[in-house]
Amino acid sequence: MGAEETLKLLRQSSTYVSGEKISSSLNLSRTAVWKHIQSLRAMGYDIKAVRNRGYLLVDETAVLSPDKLQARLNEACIPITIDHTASLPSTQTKAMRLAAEGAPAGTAVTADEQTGGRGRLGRPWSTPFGTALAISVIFRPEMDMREAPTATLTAAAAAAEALEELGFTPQIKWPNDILLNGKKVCGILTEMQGEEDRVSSLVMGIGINVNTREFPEALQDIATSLAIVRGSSVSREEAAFRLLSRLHERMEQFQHEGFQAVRPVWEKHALSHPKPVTVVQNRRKLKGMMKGIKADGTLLIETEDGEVHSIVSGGIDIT
Ligand code: BTX
Repeated sequence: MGAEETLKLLRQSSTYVSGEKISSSLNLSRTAVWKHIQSLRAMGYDIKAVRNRGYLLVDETAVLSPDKLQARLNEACIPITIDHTASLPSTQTKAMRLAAEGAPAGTAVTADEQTGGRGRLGRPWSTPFGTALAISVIFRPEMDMREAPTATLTAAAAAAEALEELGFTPQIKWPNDILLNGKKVCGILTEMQGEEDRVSSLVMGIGINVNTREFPEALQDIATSLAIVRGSSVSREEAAFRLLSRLHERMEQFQHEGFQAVRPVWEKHALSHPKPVTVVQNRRKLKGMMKGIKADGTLLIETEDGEVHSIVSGGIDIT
């Protein structure tokens, strides 16, 4: 929250604002102010710092602007409407509420920061202010709940394609993690509303670590970002545009031709197999060789005794 407030103060002034003034107005330490200035810079804000004078906001054109993103989507005839808020508990929670209230397909809820970002099974998802993408898109596909796993794989295929277009070499780890150099850069959460035989809305929540440079301790060994891998910042607007373009395109394909049409894209980017893995499912551990996926999106694992198991949900650890 402090970064947003710091930005507000800088915007209100056409001259330098001293660090002391920011720290006393916001009740923050000088170190915290400096950290917020750094994170604003990582978002693309051009902020000059001059000793004994303070900070001056020089330019903010490089920052992800929802209006600019919307204009690009319109120009490319992609029927997505951006619904942006600077800070939200979770774009997913808001999108699920909007979907229940009847929001149209193509509504994309975005935020610069999530204070209660959600992963699967109630796990937390970290989205620090302004350095990542947090997007939840509402779809209203003609499908039943049983197809949900393949919808998630479709989103993973689209996200992997978008990252490839940005010059990265992503790998999909079944079912919904996207890795760069073996670390998680993107997570996908699919949630639905409707009856078993008819989905009324499907909300795809995608989080991508774009310019995040520092992760909380618990994530340091497992998470990475585009900027860490590239060694320089990546435009959040470009990343959002690519992601939404590919997601729209692949979801259209999924709805009209089924997952079989998207499957080659998913397989192209999936971790190669056979690969030794451990799957944790219903508190049961299964060790075996990952053999790929079936047409319905389930994962095939062959255990030592030669038996092949179909895994519907859960997470895998590469062993
Ligand atoms: P998941 O359950 O597969 O992953 C959650 C786990 O990932 C956490 O327990 C933690 O170990 C790790 N993790 C948390 N934050 C990060 C991060 N930023 N980068 C890498 N690893 C992390 C994955 O769930 C699904 C995430 C979906 C997030 C999107 S963002 C937009 C939308 N809004 C929302 O609240 N969720 C979705």
